[in-house]
Amino acid sequence: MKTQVVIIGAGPAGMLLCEILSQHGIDCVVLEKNSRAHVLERIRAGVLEQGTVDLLRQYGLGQRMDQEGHVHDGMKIVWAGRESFFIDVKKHLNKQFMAYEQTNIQEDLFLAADRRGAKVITEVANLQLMDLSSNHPHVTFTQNGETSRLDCDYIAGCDGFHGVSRQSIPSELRHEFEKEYPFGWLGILSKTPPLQDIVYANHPRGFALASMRSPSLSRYYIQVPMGSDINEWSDDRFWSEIKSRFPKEMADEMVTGPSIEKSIAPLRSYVCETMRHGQLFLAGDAAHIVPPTGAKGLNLAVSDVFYLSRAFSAFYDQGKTQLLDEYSATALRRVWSSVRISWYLTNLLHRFPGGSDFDQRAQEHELDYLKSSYHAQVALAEQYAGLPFEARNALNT
Ligand code: FAS
Ligand code: PHB
Repeated sequence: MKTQVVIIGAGPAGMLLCEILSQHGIDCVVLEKNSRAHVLERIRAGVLEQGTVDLLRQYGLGQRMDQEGHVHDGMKIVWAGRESFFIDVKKHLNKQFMAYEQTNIQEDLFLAADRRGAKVITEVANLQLMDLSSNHPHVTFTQNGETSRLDCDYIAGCDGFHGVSRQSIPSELRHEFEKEYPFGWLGILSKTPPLQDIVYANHPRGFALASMRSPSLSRYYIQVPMGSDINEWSDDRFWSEIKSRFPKEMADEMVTGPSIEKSIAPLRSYVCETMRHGQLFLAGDAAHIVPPTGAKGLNLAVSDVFYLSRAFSAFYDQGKTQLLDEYSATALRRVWSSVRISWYLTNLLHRFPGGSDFDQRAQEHELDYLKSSYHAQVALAEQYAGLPFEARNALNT
């Protein structure tokens, strides 16, 4: 078999890249190790930057999002029982962001692929990337016990943090940056009406977050120690704990109910510099991971896909390779911006085990400064809403 671009991974990065390339007339095949059902049952991100919303609309993927998504003008921060303050993204930047869950985006992307008759091959195994530094790379994989080979011009590694693509780059060529946080997030989904706003809470008992998926579906998180056992967290224990971390008037507003999903995710920051090796280009979690505090993971996958699809289009439409050559550096500028703000918010809002009294005071005065400074709030709003994608002319192309 032969195609122009092989896409590894049918997560949001892979499926969005497939849709955009297909709309540009570029032939691609998606190879996914799990079943479609497995991909669709994963509960993950929920907040979309303006740039993500605009790109989905641009490619005709925004109808259901615009019907079911929840537009927000900003988010609240509250700490140590004091009154909350609102980071007003709309007032400061005339931008908004959308609460619309990743699972829905995956469904929308798969439906778009079905309508297009896109080639999405699931439940593949033993996938290997070959001849990456030649002009004729290819992949081999097995499916239903049969081994296949797929020749291509380029490979897009969209296979997430535990995928095979990044590992196919020789370790001496990968400059990796990593930071593990000494806690995780216990998240639940419940069929209960959410609070009106997205609220981040810093409390002596630990971080907490109130978010939503729809007017009848709430998403809540609490910081839990590294290595916590989900089986020790009954719904009652969760609701009692999260209520204790919000001011009483907010806690009293929280409608509790049975969890329909409950899981603990570790928190880490990770960046792989380079996002290209020969004819292989990494996009999304395959190249970087952020703690969910800044709601950046999914949005970074989208910005990588924006840059990579633009670069492939310039090559196939005009024979120009400059955007492909610039891809890694261009994508990494936005990656590091999101990695830094996610790291900043994680340090600002969480209680670090073993943190000193000095650390605690410094954190509280950072929160006081943020609460009182218009300029500090504009700076946070600008990064939370998502920096603009770099225009082509910024790259003199
Ligand atoms: P994904 O990991 O989503 O997709 C990669 C795909 O590649 C998967 O379908 C996988 O099965 C496939 N794959 C892997 N290895 C393969 C192989 N060898 N061959 C073929 N296919 C292979 N982000 C936020 O912004 N907010 C959040 O609240 C948030 N919560 C999260 C909670 C959890 C538990 C996790 C794990 C992530 C969370 N994220 C969150 C981040 C998340 O949304 C990612 O940023 C997003 O899924 C990235 O999309 P992809 O890069 O497509 O990677
Ligand atoms: C979510 O709704 O899942 C969510 C919201 C904000 C975050 C992280 C996750 O920072």
